[in-house]
Amino acid sequence: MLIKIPQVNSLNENDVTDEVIYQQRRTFFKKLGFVGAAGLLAQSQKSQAGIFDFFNKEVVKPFQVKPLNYKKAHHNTEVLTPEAKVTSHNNFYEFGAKKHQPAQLAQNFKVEPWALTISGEVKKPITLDYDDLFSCFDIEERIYRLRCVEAWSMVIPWLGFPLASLLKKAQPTAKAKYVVFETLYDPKQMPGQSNRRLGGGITYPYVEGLRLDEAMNPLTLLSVGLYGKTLPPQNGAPIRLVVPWKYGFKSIKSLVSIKLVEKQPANTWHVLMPKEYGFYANVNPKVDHPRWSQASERRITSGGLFTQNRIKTLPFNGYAEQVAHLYKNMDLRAYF
Ligand SMILES: Nc1nc2c(c(=O)[nH]1)N[C@H]1C(S)=C(S)[C@@H](COP(=O)(O)O)O[C@H]1N2
Ligand SMILES: [Mo]
Repeated sequence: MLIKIPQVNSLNENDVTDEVIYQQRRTFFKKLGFVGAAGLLAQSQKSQAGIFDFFNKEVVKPFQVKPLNYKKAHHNTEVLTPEAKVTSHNNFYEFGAKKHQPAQLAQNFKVEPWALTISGEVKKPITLDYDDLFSCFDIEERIYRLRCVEAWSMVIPWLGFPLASLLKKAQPTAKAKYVVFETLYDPKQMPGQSNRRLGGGITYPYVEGLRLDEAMNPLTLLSVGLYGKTLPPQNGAPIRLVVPWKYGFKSIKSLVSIKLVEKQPANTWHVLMPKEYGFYANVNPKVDHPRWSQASERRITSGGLFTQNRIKTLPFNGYAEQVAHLYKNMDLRAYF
């Protein structure tokens, strides 16, 4: 077997995380009482969800995921990111801005009952309850690359259905040009929403947007599961968006609202740092982030030192054939 030798000068995610925010987070988490000894211990057991006390007794029970029926994906040529990594290395600032925090702080998240509304410029507004999310559409497996703007990536076997199937049911009017997505706002359950530093300075609820033709593209998925089961809360239970050719921040989690509108909406990361994060956020190795290169990425596979492969980033994350036509005649440097 070929062993890849890691490059000494390869980046890690701390290199590409804003140094100031990083230092702030460090001091903050040192001060934070409730992630004391228990939190540190849990951090050392990264693949396990739940919180453990000093004697390794579980004090918070892990969220229960359920197996799903679905149509298996045909092909996959890439090494999947192990499930334990997918569910323990997360960005979900509502549950803390550090990668290990969502898996620790989201285990008591309530997904039942749930309501997802499709409203705005549609002829038939829809509300889906928790059971509808799993029964109104055929669930299929989609193995997609997820490329975070911070230059790490994973390969994840999602379960879900095309967003287009849902939008067609709602029947967008002629005025509908964009789609706005919103995450649940519930500071009682999501500690980052009421604590600016835990929540990374974001103004909540987290919102995202797509152009209608992007939303209708067959690759655009509403995901209700991964690795054969319902989503764990840290990955956006009970339902989240997955847009594989865009940076991960577009793939908004724990959705409660999908609204069709006339004008391009604001999106969370663009509002927070407009020079660094755009509306389009198409994966593009030629357009660097102001503070780091986007030409390559760290593919997270089995997680050992020797498998942290640095690979080239592909235009549209390797999905150019399916989506490049959406942007012809557009200056992707201006519309980053
Ligand atoms: N509501 C919400 N959605 C979110 C985020 C977030 O902080 N809040 N983080 C985004 C970012 S930056 C990434 S990379 C992906 C990570 O998804 P994963 O944790 O399932 O891998 O979720 C995206 N969706
Ligand atoms: Mo991300």
